[in-house]
Amino acid sequence: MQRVFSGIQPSGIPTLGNYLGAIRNWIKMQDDHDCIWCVVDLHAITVWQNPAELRQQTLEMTAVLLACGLDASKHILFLQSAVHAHARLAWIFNCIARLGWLNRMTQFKDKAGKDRENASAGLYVYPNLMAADIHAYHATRVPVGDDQRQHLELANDIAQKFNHDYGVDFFPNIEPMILGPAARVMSLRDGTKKMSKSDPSDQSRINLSDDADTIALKIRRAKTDPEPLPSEVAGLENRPEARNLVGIYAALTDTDHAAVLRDHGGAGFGTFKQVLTDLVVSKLSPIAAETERLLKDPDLLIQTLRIGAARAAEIADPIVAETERLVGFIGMQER
Ligand code: AQP
Repeated sequence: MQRVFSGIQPSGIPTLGNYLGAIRNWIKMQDDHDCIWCVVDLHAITVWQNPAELRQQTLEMTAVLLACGLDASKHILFLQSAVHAHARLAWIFNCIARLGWLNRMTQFKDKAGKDRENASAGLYVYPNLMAADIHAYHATRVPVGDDQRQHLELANDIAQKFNHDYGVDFFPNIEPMILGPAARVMSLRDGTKKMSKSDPSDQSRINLSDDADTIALKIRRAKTDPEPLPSEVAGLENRPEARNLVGIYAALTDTDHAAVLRDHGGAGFGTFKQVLTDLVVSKLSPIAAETERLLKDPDLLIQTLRIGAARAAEIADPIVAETERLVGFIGMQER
């Protein structure tokens, strides 16, 4: 079975974007892949996190993943900071990746914004740590949202340069898996910006913990234009907000934009928002209820993460030790 790796930052409550772009696909892959799922807290601190909130968000993220259907007994679910192989390999990759490569990363530009000089060095080398996350397990398949495509290309560049520089064939090529009509869910307030759990506006996103009333209100207030829905996909051009709502509907019903427009073309947003609300509530309510139940027993969540970390380290430690040997480190812990 091919080994899959993917991660999610505990930088807030996961959103509908995280669910449709990543988590839902993780669940679908569990039957025929060997999966490693990581709550990437090292990545989360590349921007400021209040320590108490980070701890709580880490537990909430773990609970949400389990509530969505992730099977931690069959696969591996763990915390990134608990397996030191990630940081060890990331340092080596910091020395492999070229500044020119990192300078092209659009996520850094988006997140650093205008105040680039004040961004953390960690945010700049974030893609190198992400490459280490994957390569520490020799994972070959990575299900992510469309926003992460560029980072995966960089992870492949790093692997190739490492293999070339050290004259080995050690790190395999990664195949990105970017699935479905909602591979990129956009903000409810601005259809040109991605929906993010750390967006300052809570109205811009649907959180997986939102109750039915909150979901209804957010969808009712979602930015749209005055025209009714078109009947053809071409009619969505230059209408990012309409495209986004149609894309969400398509993803949640496992169809595509064309099928949604066949059924709802000509509808005004008042009507379409109502059917969309009913759909989102029916899909997310069971997840919110199960998350709440799991959060009542934080010790069990921590124990699940502890078992996951031990199993993850069993795979990653020998791979990273071998990387260090190839680089020329003497490797005291292995003696
Ligand atoms: N809007 C989105 N649409 C589709 N997929 C998305 N993902 C994130 N946002 C969307 C996918 O979710 C996975 C986990 O993402 P992450 O938490 O590691 O980081 P991120 O991409 O930076 O997600 P956020 O929600 O925007 O977090 P913050 O606000 O903390 O930066 C990834 O596979 C991602 O593609």
